[in-house]
Formats: sequence, structure tokens, C-alpha cells
Amino acid sequence: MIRMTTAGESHGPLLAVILEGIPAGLPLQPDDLQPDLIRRRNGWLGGEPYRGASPRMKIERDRARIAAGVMNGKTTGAPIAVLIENADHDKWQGRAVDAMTVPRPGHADLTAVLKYGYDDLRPGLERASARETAARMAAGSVCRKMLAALGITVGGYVVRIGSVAADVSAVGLEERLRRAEENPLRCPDPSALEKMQVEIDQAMKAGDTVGGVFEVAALGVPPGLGGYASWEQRLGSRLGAALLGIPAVKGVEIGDGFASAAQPGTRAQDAVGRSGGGLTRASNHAGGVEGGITNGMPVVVRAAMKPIATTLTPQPSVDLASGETAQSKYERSDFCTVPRAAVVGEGMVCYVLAGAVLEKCGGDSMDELRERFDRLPRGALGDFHLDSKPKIFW
Ligand code: EPS
Repeated sequence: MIRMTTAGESHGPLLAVILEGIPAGLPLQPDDLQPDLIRRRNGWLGGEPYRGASPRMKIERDRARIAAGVMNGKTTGAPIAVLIENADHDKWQGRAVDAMTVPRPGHADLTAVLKYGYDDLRPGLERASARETAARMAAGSVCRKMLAALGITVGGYVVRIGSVAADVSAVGLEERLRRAEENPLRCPDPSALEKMQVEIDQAMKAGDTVGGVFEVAALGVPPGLGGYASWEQRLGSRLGAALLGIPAVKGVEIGDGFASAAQPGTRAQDAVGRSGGGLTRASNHAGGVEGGITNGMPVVVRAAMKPIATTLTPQPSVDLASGETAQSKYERSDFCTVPRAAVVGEGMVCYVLAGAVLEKCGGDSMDELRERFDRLPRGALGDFHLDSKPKIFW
């Protein structure tokens, strides 16, 4: 239903994204994309990035230019193209650079040359770089705008940096999303915030990097998105793929995920109740997805990010040109990217949900989409058509 394709290298002239399938009539201008691009760059809109974000973030402006698919401030239904210039490119163009022949363990350096047969590591790292997520973010931001027009809100927050875990169990989802915007680490637990920054500072001092866990929640999602008729339709498989596509993300959970594996079945589910003319759910262990389909509860996903592979402290490797054992070399990088990845995670969830909404409702224009979306059943008792008559098994 929708499709995004990005192009561009980390230090090339620009990043580009083409997003197909967004209906006509969505108001859209470059300024709409700016907040998400700034949040991805700095972790928040409120000011400077956290300590431990790449110094590159002070260089890049990440100003989006909408090059296609929008006329007079509204989408036309044609593919949308967004361009983001790499400010750093000017510093690299025409410059003599040393050969890169020692792969960093954990990075795409080694697998890229194994796969493509390059004569240097640079072509691999240029494209594998998380710089590319700026382009994804622009597409995710367009999707967010479409979802917002339908009353769907998506936000991400950090629940772990290295050994420091936040406790958000007593904080409602809306409040978590609100608090995440108040600090560049995007942590909704004030008591963990300082400890998280110390964890990053210590990693920096030790010449190391630190990973963590972020969650993304979507509010206002109607029931009925996704499907179980084939594995690709399952919303869980789509969310999982989208989040695992973020560099350094190594694990994804939907709802209680791995923790639910340790629960008895009677405690792992979300009891169905009745209130007035509708159904209620006592909890949201399922993360809003049952049988691969949204159930009307908030969609909640969690992603684990490994510490990134570029470390100031050299790591054992092999020089692929000489065959000699060698130590990996440091390239300017982030010490921790979890808060920034949480924002990219929002963009990816927006992309998946926008696709699932369009698959369910269709519509070439926003008016058509909105009308169909507003007619979706929301789980009122009157929405069901069960008749209690005995049936003949086929
Ligand atoms: C990255 C390395 C760093 C990061 C970059 C991702 O780039 P550089 O080597 O130019 O400092 O800053 O992330 C971004 C530029 C960005 O906008 O997210 C890597 O190796 O993945």
C-alpha cells in the first residue's frame, strides 16, 4: 500500500527518500518534517543533544526539501520525494582519505566486503551508516502526519541505557510520551535520567559504547489492522521487521514479549470485560496485537539496541589487505544512540501503521480515507454479527 525507498551515503552529497502511496490532500510542507528530523538528531526538540551523541549532530542541519508529490502545500497522491543535504559532504569531497582495511567487529565493514567484493571498507560503511535513518525519518514523519489526521499518536521513549533501567510501570502511556519530550535521553523516569547520562559518560571515558532499550507506543489505533491470513500480514511481523531494520537493533518485543514466556497462560492474557455498550480489556500484555491484528488497545513495541560497534578502544581484528592481525581504528561516531534510535523507531512504527491503515481502508484522497476510517468498527457490542445458531461443519 505504501512503500519507502531511501538512497544516499553518510558523507555523500545528500540523502533522498521516495514515499509512494500517501493519499492526495494531506497538507504537507518541509516545516512539518523538521521537528522529527531535529528530534532524531538531538533526542528532543528542547535544545542540545545529550552528551554522547555524535559530534556530527552539531554539523548537520537536516533541513528537508520536498522535491516531488506535493503541490501548493498538499500531497497529490504521486510519490513524495524528500531530499536532505549532508552538510559534512563539503569537508569530504575531493579529500585524500586513508585506505580502510581493518573491519570493526560488529559493524557491516566485514560483511559488506564479503558480499560486494569492494577494494576498501568505505563503500560499505557509507551506506550501512545510521545516517540513512534521517531519510527514513522524513518518510516516517509524513506517515505520522497522515496518522495524526486520523487521531493516531505515536511516541517513543527510552527504558534502559546499559545497566540503568527506568521504572515506568506506574506511568501511563500518554504521560510517558509527554515526559520523553522533556529531556534529550527521552527517559520518562526522572529517577533514572541522571544515572543514564552517567552510564553514557562512563562509557565515553572508557573509550567504549553503550546500548539500551526503547519502547514505541501508538495510541488511538483502531481494531482490525494487520491480519493472520498469511504471515506477512501479521502486524507483529511487520513491526518486527521495521524495527529490526534500524541499525544496531538486535531484538524486538511486542507487548510483554519475552517476559510473557515466563507467565502461565491465565496470567499472560488480557481479560475481556464489558462496560456499557462496549468491550474492555483489563490489561495490555499483548501490546495491542492479537492474532496479528490490532485489538484497539495501544500498540506497544520494545527494541533492544546493542552498543554500537565503533569504539575508541581498539578491538581485535585482521587487516584484510595484508592478512595480519590488527586493531580496529576509531571513526567519529556516537557513544550511545538509543535516544535517537527511539525517534527513528517512532518513524518506522508510523510507516507500518500508515501502511496497515491504507490496506484496511484504501482511499485515494484524505477525505476518502477519513470517511472510511471513521466508519471502522471499534468493538461496540453492536459491531458484532454472531447469531448463536448451530452450524454445520464443512
Ligand atoms: C555513523 C557514524 C557517525 C554518525 C552517523 C552514523 O557519522 P560520522 O562518522 O560522520 O560522524 O554521526 O550518524 C549520522 C550522521 C546521523 O545523522 O545519524 C555510523 O557509522 O553509522
